[in-house]
Amino acid sequence: TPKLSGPELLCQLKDKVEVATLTPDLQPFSLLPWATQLPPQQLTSDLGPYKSCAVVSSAGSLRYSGLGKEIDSHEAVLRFNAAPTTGYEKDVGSKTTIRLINSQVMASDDHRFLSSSLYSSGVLVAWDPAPFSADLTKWFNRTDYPIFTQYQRYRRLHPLQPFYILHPRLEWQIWQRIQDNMAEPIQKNPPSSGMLGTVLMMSLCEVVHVYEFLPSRRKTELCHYYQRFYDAACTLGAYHPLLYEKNLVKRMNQGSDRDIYTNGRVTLPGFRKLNC
Ligand code: NCC
Repeated sequence: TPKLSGPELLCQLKDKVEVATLTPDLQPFSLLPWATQLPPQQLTSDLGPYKSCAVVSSAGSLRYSGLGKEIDSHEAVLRFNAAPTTGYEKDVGSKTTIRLINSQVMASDDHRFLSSSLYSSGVLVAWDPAPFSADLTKWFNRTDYPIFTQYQRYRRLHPLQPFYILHPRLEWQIWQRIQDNMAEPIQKNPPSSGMLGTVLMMSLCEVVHVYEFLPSRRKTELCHYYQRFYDAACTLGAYHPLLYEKNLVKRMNQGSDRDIYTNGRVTLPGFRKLNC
């Protein structure tokens, strides 16, 4: 495989990846009464375009970063899963425009997804590790976690909060971009929330700054900035092809290596701004 340049990779991503969400007209959902709880329009037609966006990884290296003000200066901020802002404002800011959550967070008792105030502001976007297939019926019958029952429950409790579900095709379109641009075979597991959220924001924003996805000089084995739990696999990956995702993002970065080293900051252009 020829090694593509950063601009070539960006154009490939723009060309071959589509951030789609489930709508009530899609089979098999169209046959189910609760399908009317799904947003009628695509997330990409409801939100944005935003001028500048921040994607805040949950990495431990955000601790003591002092990046909070910079993060909040963006027009839109995306955070992941159970990552809090309260008590960590100095390092991660306090604005949350979109929260991207995996189906494990929705289903596990410890996260109190239905009742915790962490999830009840901003726009929610959920995803589930779907089998290696874009077939919605196969996925519906075999989700990793009960994403759809939890979605219905949450919607009944918070009917006014915008809440989208990512089309699982996105996972495998991104996975294919990673695989096609790596020399070795990579594990057939979906990309991490970090990678999905970065591509999601590239389709909504003119410019995207991703924080501590590529670790800065503060790189640490501390898994999350909000928990006393140490595991290098959080940064390097185990289930998710995290190292390969990071390699791809490094190649697409339009900012300087210094920005990564001192601020853990990557700069990516939004798809709309790209001239391919
Ligand atoms: O840890 P997690 O991700 O919630 O982190 C969000 C995204 O930030 C990036 N990250 C995180 C920590 C770190 N040290 N370095 C990083 O680069 C990653 O891009 C990551 O995706 C997930 O992807 O959804 C994940 O979710 C957790 C867990 O389900 C949730 O935190 C809820 O508790 C997964 N952990 C486990 O299953 C035990 C994790 O593998 C991936």
